[in-house]
Amino acid sequence: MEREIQVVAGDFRRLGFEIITSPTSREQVKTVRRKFEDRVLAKFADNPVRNRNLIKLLAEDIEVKRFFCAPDLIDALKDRLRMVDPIQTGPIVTHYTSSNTTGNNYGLPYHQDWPSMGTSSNGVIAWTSITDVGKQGPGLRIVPGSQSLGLWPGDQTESGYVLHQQEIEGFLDLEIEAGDILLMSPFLVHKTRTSSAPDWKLSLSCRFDDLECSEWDKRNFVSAYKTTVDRQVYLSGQS
Ligand SMILES: O=C(O)CCC(=O)C(=O)O
Repeated sequence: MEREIQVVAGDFRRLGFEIITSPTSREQVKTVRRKFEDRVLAKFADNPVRNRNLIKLLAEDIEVKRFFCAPDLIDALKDRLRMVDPIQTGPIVTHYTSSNTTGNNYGLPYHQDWPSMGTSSNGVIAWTSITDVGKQGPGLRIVPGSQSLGLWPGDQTESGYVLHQQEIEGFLDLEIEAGDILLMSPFLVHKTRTSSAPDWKLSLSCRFDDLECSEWDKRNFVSAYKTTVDRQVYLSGQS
């Protein structure tokens, strides 16, 4: 059967990233965006905490889960990136970037994902956005080829492994159509590009690891991700 996946930009082995697309992935994300606008945005109130809680719930949406389980995506991980048995590690993560009070102009500085994963040595991050991302407005900035230097000097912080160097030449502001998928090496240096423009961006990402990675096997399949339950949240009456 002919594969629908096409490579739009990048070269995973050489540059540490590749952008792939398929008509199915764009259609799926249109559905997700409609849901976000009709069901999630409609519930927004003048309360950034409530709004952020709602945004986080989009990651649990069945259509979002389907997106990251799509056969085309899994085939691309196997055929293009030579993962033998891709499994999802960690939750689907949302990043909402906007200059309003909910987004609060928050964005991740230059960081690498590897220290926050610590899993198989051929792991991959699959990232998409429900809005088109361009060179203006909120977006994603990457440093192509930065993965080849391994781990850059940095500090592990609450929001990730943040690099000491925050001014880096040779960056690329990605242009990605909603639903296209960026496949990133966990060592690729990247950051959120914030903007004071009124536009917003909502990205979704999912980590994949390879159950057949022998190096991970030797490390007994450790993972930085844990399942935790906040047993106080209801009893403490938080709202
Ligand atoms: O989407 C974004 O703004 C940042 C995403 C990111 O840095 C990550 O998932 O590691």
